[in-house]
Amino acid sequence: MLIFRQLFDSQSSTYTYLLADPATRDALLIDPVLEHAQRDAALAAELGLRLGWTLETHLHADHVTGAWLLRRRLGSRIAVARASGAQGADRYLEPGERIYFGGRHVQVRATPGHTNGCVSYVLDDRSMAFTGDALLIRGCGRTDFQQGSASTLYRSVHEQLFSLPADCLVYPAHDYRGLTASSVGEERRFNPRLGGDAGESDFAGYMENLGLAHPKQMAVAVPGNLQCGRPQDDTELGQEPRWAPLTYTIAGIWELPPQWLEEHLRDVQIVDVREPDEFTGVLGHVPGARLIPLGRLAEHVDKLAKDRPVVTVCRSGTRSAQASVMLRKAGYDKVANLAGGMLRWRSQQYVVEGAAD
Ligand SMILES: N[C@@H](CCC(=O)N[C@@H](CS)C(=O)NCC(=O)O)C(=O)O
Ligand SMILES: [Fe+2]
Repeated sequence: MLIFRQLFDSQSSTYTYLLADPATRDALLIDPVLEHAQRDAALAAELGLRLGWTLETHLHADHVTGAWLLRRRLGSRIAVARASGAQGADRYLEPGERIYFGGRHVQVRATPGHTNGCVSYVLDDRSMAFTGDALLIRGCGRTDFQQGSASTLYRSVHEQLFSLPADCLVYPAHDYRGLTASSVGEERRFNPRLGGDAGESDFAGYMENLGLAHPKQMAVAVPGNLQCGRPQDDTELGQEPRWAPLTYTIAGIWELPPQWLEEHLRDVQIVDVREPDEFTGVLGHVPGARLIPLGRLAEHVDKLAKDRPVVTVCRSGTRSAQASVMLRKAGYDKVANLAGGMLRWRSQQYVVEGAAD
């Protein structure tokens, strides 16, 4: 058994993979992207997983890794290939090493050629291979920078990847055409650069004439990744809101626990977005709450104070989640949704005002 998720960054068309052992809840993440560290952390939390490791398939030239930020947030450890040249990792991988997550593991294979430090990770039962940019779906990584070499890549793919079982699934680091996975058998047959009868010199000729522009983010990505994604200035990056113990959900909402709100009723503006009859109905409302039904929030959006945090409330936390998104878009940066709404507030027996008997 395996928990498996494929995540996507649309800026750089990068795939990030989450693998976890369902029995122990230990997880690892392959090729996380900096801008999605919050998404990835929220997914791990919602699935009840402990992120043990982040792994890199290579020193990326098109995006900065989320490894450093995830280590700071979740305490995950950073593993990179020793040959990548990156610094600041917790573990420097050599070919053949295994990285365990619970009772399962992936094993490192050296697959240089796109860069000289590229590795692939093969799942313990050889049912999946995470090939980075060595082998893409019907393609492969370019070989025109970062010590790339077409002859090295040809040998890597043939010796280390095409030798895997035909039904082993191939999960690359990128796809630019909307494909998500392939298999070793499929790539052996259909890869236009490396498959079929293509020989090493055919491949080299193909690669010399790719004519790709350099990645747009290259000047930022390479130095960032040499430090495993540690920014120049640690303080400014990915700051979590500090005004309350907020939880970020993968749906993109910042949530606030009822207990904190009860202790800070006077420090925040509470906006209840239910209808008037609900505001004074059986559930009542949080003391001091101001009623602005969701359908009228847009017209009242500039009537709140910008300097005090806003907490949105409704019956179950659904409409108020939407309200919190609207308020953030309108320029309020300290906004949170009351988790579970009035239903949870009442079930935990916090004080209410204006409840009908
Ligand atoms: N246009 C992309 C660059 C894409 C690119 O060069 N990708 C590299 C992987 S880091 C590659 O090897 N691409 C091979 C291909 O597109 O065939 C960007 O600006 O990020
Ligand atoms: Fe790459």
